[in-house]
Amino acid sequence: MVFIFRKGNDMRFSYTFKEREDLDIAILGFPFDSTESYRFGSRFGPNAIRKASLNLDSYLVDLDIDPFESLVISDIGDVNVIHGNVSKSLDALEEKLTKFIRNGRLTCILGGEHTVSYISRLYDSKIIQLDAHADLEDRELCHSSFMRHLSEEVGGEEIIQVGVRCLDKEELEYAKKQDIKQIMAKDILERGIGFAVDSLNLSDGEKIYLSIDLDVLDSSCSPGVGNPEPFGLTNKDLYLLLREICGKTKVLGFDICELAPPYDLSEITAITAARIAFHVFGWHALKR
Ligand SMILES: [Mn+2]
Repeated sequence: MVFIFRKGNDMRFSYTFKEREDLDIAILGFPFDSTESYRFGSRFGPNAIRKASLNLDSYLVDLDIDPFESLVISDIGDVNVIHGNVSKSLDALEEKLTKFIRNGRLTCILGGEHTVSYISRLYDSKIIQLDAHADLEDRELCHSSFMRHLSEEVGGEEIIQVGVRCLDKEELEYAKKQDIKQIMAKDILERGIGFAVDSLNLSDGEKIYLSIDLDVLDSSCSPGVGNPEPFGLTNKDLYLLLREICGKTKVLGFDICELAPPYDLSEITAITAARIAFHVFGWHALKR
């Protein structure tokens, strides 16, 4: 099956793609969902996002740019994951990713479950996680614990979590102890997204890895995820957050994860996911 993030009929994002030396953005799918705690199906996420991308205009009117015209954006295809084996699957991803990171390409990973963001440790950057969940559980590496493992490796002060509304008390205490900045959904609901934008306190040009769990959005905006949660961010909130993060910092890599197409009525979540990717690409194109 050939999928494309298209520009007209140009199939520039396809499995048949030959890796070009001059590519600007590399897209990889990570179709892995073995450690999901509630609803499985995110292994079908990458292809659902690719499919949704086919019907989106790639000219971004707010940025006045078409990233597909000014950049070489290429879909490298899916990583050969081994279902049931987290570490081997992440190793396979790392093997594919390394050269793009080394060459300074923007990498975009389509999940798959959120455990994929464990690879953010490979980037020399701060990590911003947009998520309803803190993913700081004290257990083996899985989609609800990977941030704890990451924090032990890179240090909590390198991590900012935005939109958090589901965690237990132990995770909350752990975050405080590790100095992980958490911008809670309840504060965004009360004070508006401007509060989150200000609290991020980003510096111009600082390097960022951006991890986007689609459940950061309110379940009404993103029904097709593994663990949907109400009382979350709106699409507008997410737009403004992306504008702040991508406009101000240098995003080195990002992922969009936890899309579970079997639960995604009207493809609402998949279309949002593809649109998010287009926007990050657009900001990347603008800043080149
Ligand atoms: Mn989550």
